[in-house]
Amino acid sequence: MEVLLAEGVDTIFGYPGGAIMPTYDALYSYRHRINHILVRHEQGAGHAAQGYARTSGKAGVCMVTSGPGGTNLITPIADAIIDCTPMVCIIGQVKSNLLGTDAFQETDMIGVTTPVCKWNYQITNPDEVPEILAKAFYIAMSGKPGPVVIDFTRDAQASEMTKPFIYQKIEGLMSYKPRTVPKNEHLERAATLINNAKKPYLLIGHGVLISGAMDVLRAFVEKTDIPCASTLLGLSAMPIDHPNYMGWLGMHGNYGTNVLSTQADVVIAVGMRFDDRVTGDASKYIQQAKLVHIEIDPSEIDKIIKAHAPVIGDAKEVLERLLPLVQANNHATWKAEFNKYAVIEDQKITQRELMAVGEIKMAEVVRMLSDKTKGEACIVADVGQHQMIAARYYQFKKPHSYIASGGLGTMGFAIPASFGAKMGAPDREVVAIIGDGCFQMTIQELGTIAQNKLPVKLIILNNNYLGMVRQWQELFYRNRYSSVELQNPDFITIAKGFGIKGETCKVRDTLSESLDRMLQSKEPYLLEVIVEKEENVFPMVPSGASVADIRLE
Ligand SMILES: Cc1ncc(C[n+]2csc(CCOP(=O)(O)OP(=O)(O)O)c2C)c(N)n1
Repeated sequence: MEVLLAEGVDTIFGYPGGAIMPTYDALYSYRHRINHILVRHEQGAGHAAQGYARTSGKAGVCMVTSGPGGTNLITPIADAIIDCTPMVCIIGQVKSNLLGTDAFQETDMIGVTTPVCKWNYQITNPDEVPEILAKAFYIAMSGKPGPVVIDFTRDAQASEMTKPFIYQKIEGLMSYKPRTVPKNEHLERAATLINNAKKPYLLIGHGVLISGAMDVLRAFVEKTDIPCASTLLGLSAMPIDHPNYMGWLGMHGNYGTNVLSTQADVVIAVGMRFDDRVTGDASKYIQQAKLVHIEIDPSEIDKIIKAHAPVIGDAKEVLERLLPLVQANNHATWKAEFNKYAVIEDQKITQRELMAVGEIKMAEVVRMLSDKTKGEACIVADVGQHQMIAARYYQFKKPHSYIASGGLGTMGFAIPASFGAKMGAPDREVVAIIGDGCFQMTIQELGTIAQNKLPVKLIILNNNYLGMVRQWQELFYRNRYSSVELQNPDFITIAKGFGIKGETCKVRDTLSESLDRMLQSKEPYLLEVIVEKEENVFPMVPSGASVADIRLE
């Protein structure tokens, strides 16, 4: 508990049980200084910690018991490693004399978590606690952030330290030295490529948000006049109405941002890893271009796309040093190319989706929400069609405003991540956009929201289908709808049972009032909107195709 306080932790998410009871007993004495949020399932603790980390910039902390408590946390740990979210997971373990005996609730958490966490360690001696936890926070937060796991035997929790308690924050380790400051020769090579480019194109990744490089990125883009686009998790790093911001990339990203990647002569990728949802067929992705790859993790360099000018370092540090080396420029003609595609996309897709005829479309719900919140809310999306529609139609004005499971695509992320995000940024309006399938994956966390009176707003876009899977079955499996239709419960009655108010909107005429009631509520609120059942999300790059083959319908 003293370590948590020394690390500035004021909130933890967790669920008690036998092997972590000594630590929960210690927590009782600290309950006025450390706010413990009792979730309803350990997966909820992990996603809540992720949401908290993503809005607060601090490590999310969770604490659970051994065996099933730990294994229930695996999905968020795997989610956090791939989305670079700092988390410290304290997991109880059986007594050390029982290790390896198949003791009650014994699972080899070191074995199970090793492939999905940044670092793990089993504490069997209480004297190790200060140093190991200091390492845990340092490793979680430094370099490319990620989840760490502390497997804490019950005897180590329950016995006295033999040494005096001294806590020192760790600022560096012999065995792990992330490079944050770039090499000068890397910067110079990058600047030469950028200064000679005719059609430069900048790709904004999650790393920009993680390193807090938004202001310097904007200055860089404005000085060089380079058009830019973001990955899904890079969304909101640039305000959507910035003249150099062209949209987002990848499978359901924008038209021009995908197609014109095939024409750029120099691509500057900042804090991103060329995920296959961005590249489509990677063997055809930006092959004509020279790549400047700015990345804190050297193992990302040349992993998917060969870099001509790799720059290893923290995105903010790199851009600050690169800014004076690049020349002011004017790329008006090149930028105008993007606008041509934007006009086509607007005519073929956006206008149709916002036309307000027939059944309510997901797009119009998101756009109306965007208008009513002036693009300033923090949107937490779950996984599926609604996630893509939220990314497409919310007009982000502020950073850290699109919190979603990007790499793992974990259904059930949004309810717990939304209250974690709210706790990490209590002054922000946090609105979760959730599919009817996803909602039922972590529905029990409504109890956590109600018990803690966390004023998050939840919108279910209910199409009675596992919509994204249905879309693929329609398009690629000749309409053979295999196990995608849901018989849904009465969500509003369920919410009421948890003590959460809500309403269902079935017709367009009442949508605006429903959204107003939800936004005006000082309490948590659930708005279910019945949307068109068989809506498809476009544009779409079919899986495995080149981004140039993006389809508009
Ligand atoms: C845990 C998990 N299981 C399965 C999937 C595969 N999957 C991706 S999207 C999706 C459908 C989501 O349905 P819903 O929540 O109703 O959202 P919609 O696509 O209809 O907007 C499924 C099953 C997944 N991403 N995560």
